Amino acid sequence: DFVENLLKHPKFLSNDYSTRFIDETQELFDFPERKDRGTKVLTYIADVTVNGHPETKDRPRPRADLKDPKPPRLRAETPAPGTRNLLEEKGPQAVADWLAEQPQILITDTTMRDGHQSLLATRMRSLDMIRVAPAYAHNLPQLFSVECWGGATFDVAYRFLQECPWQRLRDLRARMPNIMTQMLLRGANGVGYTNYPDNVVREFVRQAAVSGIDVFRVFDSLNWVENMRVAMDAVIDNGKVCEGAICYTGDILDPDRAKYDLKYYVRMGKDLRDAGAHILGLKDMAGLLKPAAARALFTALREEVGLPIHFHTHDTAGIACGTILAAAEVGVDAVDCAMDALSGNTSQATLGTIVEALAHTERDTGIDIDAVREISNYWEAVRHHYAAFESGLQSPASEVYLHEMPGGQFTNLKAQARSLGLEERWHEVAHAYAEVNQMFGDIVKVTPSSKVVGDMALMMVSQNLTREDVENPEKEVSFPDSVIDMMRGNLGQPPGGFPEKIVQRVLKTEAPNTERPGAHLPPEDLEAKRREASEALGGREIDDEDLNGYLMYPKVFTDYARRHDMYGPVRTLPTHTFFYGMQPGQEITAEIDPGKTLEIRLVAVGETHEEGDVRVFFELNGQPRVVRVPDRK
Ligand code: BTN
Ligand code: 3PY
Ligand code: ZN
Repeated sequence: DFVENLLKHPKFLSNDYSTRFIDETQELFDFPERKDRGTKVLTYIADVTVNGHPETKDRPRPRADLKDPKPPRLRAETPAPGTRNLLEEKGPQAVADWLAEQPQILITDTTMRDGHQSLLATRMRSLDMIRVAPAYAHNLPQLFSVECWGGATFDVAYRFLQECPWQRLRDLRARMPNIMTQMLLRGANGVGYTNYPDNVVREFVRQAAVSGIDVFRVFDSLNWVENMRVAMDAVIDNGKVCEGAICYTGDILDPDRAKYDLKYYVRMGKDLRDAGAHILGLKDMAGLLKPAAARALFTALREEVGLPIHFHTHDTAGIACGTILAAAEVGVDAVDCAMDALSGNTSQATLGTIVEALAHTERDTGIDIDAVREISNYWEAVRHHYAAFESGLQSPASEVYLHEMPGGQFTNLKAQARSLGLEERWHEVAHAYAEVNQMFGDIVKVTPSSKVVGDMALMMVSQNLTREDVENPEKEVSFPDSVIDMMRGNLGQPPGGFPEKIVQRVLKTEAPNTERPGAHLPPEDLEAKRREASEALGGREIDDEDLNGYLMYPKVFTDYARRHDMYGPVRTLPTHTFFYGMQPGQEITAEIDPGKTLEIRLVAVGETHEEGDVRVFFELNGQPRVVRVPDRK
């Protein structure tokens, strides 16, 4: 390290140094400590043991006597061929044709993506998923797909879980060779909250396909098909299944919500078909579609669009199973469910219940209900470890028909409201959310447009502003940045555009851009970005997966990479250790490479030193180790 620093020093390079240069140049001795991975992981455990984990501070704790969740036994020697085999052998169109021809209803399991995104603030760690993945492959080969990536999981993995999302994908892919993996892609917003240049979107899709995604559910947060084409084309070009999704809002049976009527959805379905979708997704992110409306909608879509249909909904109002059964009656081809233990409320419908409800009917899923129960029991044990991230939601609520918040946003916005001291005023927030929606012209609310509406609603409630106040030209209102950004056109256009009145109020004299944002964003120089990321991280090599992480989230990625240098592969720690550290006398194992296991025993935690450091005593594979961490309490 010293020689490295010396050879890089500008004075050394320019020959501008004397014999005392080394003694006088302190920064030559500032090198990052090179620690082995074992020591790094011990440093992490010591830090969390002494200081706690910032994410679980002041949150409910899991029971102290929890066991490590045990995955169910494998019911077959090898995984039976499934949808993935069909995709590999015959391509995406064959998958779509097969889906359309099957009499049974097919099921996507969303537990590893939307399930925990909607119930546990997306905080589920890879290890808990990877352990059960072989049981999916062996015991549930009839699944249409496993949704396990995309949406909010991407940035939460880097940001809060200190994990690489790409590695999660590769690990799951390898353990489920026979079932298609599925991701949620926010069209031009990738897995972020704003439109990216076209070449960034294309590059992201290419990498996701290479790292293991088979089905891409592509949507746009304002239902603007123009803004979905780049992502959809990229999926098709990479030979994967393109599910073009309509986001459902309003109520097709309510004449007062005529903006989003049956004709609107049929038109959009045809546009997605013409844009090349293999499958039509109906993404009911808030759980607003009611059974009678589902019958009318799916009948019309089937007749007029002709693509196989994949239905996604949420159980926020408690009616998701009913709507799925109605959809099954009129021939929907595939539906999303979450394993029982992570279903219901803001999550998906209950998988085992749908399997049971359709057993011995024309749409019998053919799924082994015993296998479902065993896997659900595993998830139940996993869920206990995430008590800190439970929302406290006690029951379903029909209030969702008023506010129309997506299931993935509901608990998040509630937590945001709590942090602003508005928890007691939650129903006002819900009401303001509905008012903002009308003020913005009745738009689709799904990430990122839902975040904009949420920001505005929180701002109004915290400042005691009504819709009249906001619309009153006499009154000074400072709008949230996300609202300004959306009115500028940076998320694209809703049907019919944003109402002129609100655009003017927000932008004043500035003119909005009503064209596709990607048409104006210059392409990113990918190799320059790779160098930039590498330089930010002291010359570290940036592979294609890292580059795509950096392109989506530059700061989140570099922060993750720096912590990785310090703490090593903490994704291999048991979940309880990751969030709560260890007790003296406790022993755990962590498999840091296939076959390379660390046995870690916490011996004792020392007193805090004068300099504010604590020494923590371990045994690592039987050898004593001491690490020092700052006492930040
Ligand atoms: C995060 O910042 O939320 C995730 C990274 C982990 C940070 C570690 S957790 C132990 C130690 N205590 C802190 O406050 N930060 C580090
Ligand atoms: C996401 O974009 O993360 C969603 O779940 C939208 O429903
Ligand atoms: Zn969803």
